[in-house]
Amino acid sequence: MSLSGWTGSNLRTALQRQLFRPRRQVQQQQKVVARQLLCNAAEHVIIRRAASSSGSSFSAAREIDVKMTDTDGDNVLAEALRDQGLRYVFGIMGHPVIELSLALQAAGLRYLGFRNEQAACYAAQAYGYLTRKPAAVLCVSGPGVLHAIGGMANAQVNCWPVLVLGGSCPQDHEGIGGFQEWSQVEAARPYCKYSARPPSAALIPLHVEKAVRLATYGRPGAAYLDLPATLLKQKVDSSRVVRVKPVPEPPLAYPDAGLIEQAADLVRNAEKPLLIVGKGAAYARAESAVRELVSDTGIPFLPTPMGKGVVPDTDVNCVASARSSALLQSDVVVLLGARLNWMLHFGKPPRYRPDVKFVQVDLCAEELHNSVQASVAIQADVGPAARLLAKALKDRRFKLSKNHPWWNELNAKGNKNKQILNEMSKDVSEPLNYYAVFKTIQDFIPDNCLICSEGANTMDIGRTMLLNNLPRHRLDAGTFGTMGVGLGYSIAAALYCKDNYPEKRVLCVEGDSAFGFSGMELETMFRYNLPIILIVVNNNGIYGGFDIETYNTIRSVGDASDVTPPNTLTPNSQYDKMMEMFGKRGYFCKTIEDIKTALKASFKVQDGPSLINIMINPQADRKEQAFSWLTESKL
Ligand SMILES: Cc1ncc(C[n+]2csc(CCOP(=O)(O)OP(=O)(O)O)c2C)c(N)n1
Ligand SMILES: [Mg+2]
Repeated sequence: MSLSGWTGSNLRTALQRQLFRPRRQVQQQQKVVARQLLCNAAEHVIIRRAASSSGSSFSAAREIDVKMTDTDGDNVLAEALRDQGLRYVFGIMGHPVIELSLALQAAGLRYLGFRNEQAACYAAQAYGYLTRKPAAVLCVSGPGVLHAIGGMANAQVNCWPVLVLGGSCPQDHEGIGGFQEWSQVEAARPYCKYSARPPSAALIPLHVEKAVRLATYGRPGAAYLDLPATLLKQKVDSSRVVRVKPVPEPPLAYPDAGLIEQAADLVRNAEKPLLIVGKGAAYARAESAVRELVSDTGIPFLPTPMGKGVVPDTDVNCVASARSSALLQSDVVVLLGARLNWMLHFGKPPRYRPDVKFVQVDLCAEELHNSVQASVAIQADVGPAARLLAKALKDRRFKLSKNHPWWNELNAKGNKNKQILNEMSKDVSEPLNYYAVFKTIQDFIPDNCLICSEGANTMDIGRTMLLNNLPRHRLDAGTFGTMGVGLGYSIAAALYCKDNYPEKRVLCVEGDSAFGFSGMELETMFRYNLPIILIVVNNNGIYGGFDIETYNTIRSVGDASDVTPPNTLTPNSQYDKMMEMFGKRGYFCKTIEDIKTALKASFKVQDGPSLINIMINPQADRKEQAFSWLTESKL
């Protein structure tokens, strides 16, 4: 017996049975089987009635029992996922979820095999963020689930819905050292909103419904379902499988009208009001309400990294180029689906005035008053809250004129910063700096691109230089600051575009270190023909490295592990050569012209990924900042 419990030949037979047929044929076959099962069920009822009226023997009753089990856990689960409206499953198959992976496809779900469960889980939650419907992650027992937990934690911190399905060892192997045995329900629990093992195959749909509901209702997050081999293989009569309706859309939470009035009074009397638009507003699809609030009131706004695009970065009221000043000077800050965590420097000095007042709008009551007490704390969806606040301010005839001293101050600062960036991006001397590279990319790409990005400097500078004018068009390391998310996010984004906006392209901008965390998902992109444009901004290290001569000199003095600086990666690595594994060519760029040529060629490719490796100065840095990116702890 092989490790997987499958011999080569029975796996081949199963695959032949399930896979080498077009989807329609598979579905037709399913219908035939379903019809057959219905007939069988009717036949069973007749036999059972006959048996009970004639006082049938034990063996006849057993015969009836065997006939009464026309489906199993694998198929019940696959159909329950489909019936709850799930479309995609990402994962890695293996024991005990091999047949499940086949059943998923047979039920009409789309299954994408990844190279690591963590990346699959990142992809699934990005799909959840983009569509408000979770995708599922399929993992084998033990290490498979453990890998996905990294993704679950990320989803919880980002508040994105995802459903993780973990195979687990047969229940009769539990406690005696089963293959990949692990206490998965308990292990998953701290990283999700719902962690459960359905008690029987017939009850699986109930737990799928609950998992989907908990992942998407209230503050979204992860849900975990544990699936022992014995449960997946359990035979059950389909008439006994619990019937559950699809989860309705989450309810919209309206704000308390009195609190909106209080917020409007506070804003009207402010000297320097500021709106901060977070990814909660993006998830809530609140763009039209927030855009209206901004344009009706003329209040300056700042987006958080993934709040970018809810209101266009190019909007006249965007003060991203004067971010530090806006935060430091504002006397009333309105938070729209943005949390006062490290990203917003906890709402405290030295990044804010000591007397700043906050109006907080958040779907999650537990988030209210976090870090500092809000003057007005509103538990609501961002859409209705923004709409009602705009109306309350209109009733008060509030409109901040562009000649207001607050605007003059912000414009002066913003223009100065824009000028500095402009100067830096004009410096195209080689090796290139970040700003010159990003200016070239920004000038080239269509403005409906969905941008995924990770790294440190690459992500931070890219966020400033690459503009988003549409909501949910930026996916990055997020609140958890996770490296390794980029390729998974891009795959989800590419599927989302393929299904809904085939004209849109996905750009995945990676630091060279960030790329390394999940670089092998390039093969996944090839396998599913996803036309993602991958850009690696290569500075030979984490935050930066060394040129080849300095690197060699440093390493010549001792053993590599004694002397190699921890931030360094091998200089001039040709990540672009990975394309050759798939018979394609990548681009190794050192000049602006190289980048332009590579971008032009890559945007023409429609049936698979492209990879552009851009060498920059390993010592290139960010524009000097008034504050370090992470506000120092005062404890
Ligand atoms: C999972 C994980 N491991 C490690 C880190 C620490 N970390 C932060 S940024 C970063 C990589 C930065 O280097 P790179 O991606 O090359 O971008 P650069 O700053 O060089 O442009 C690392 C390893 C992290 N945030 N997440
Ligand atoms: Mg780097």
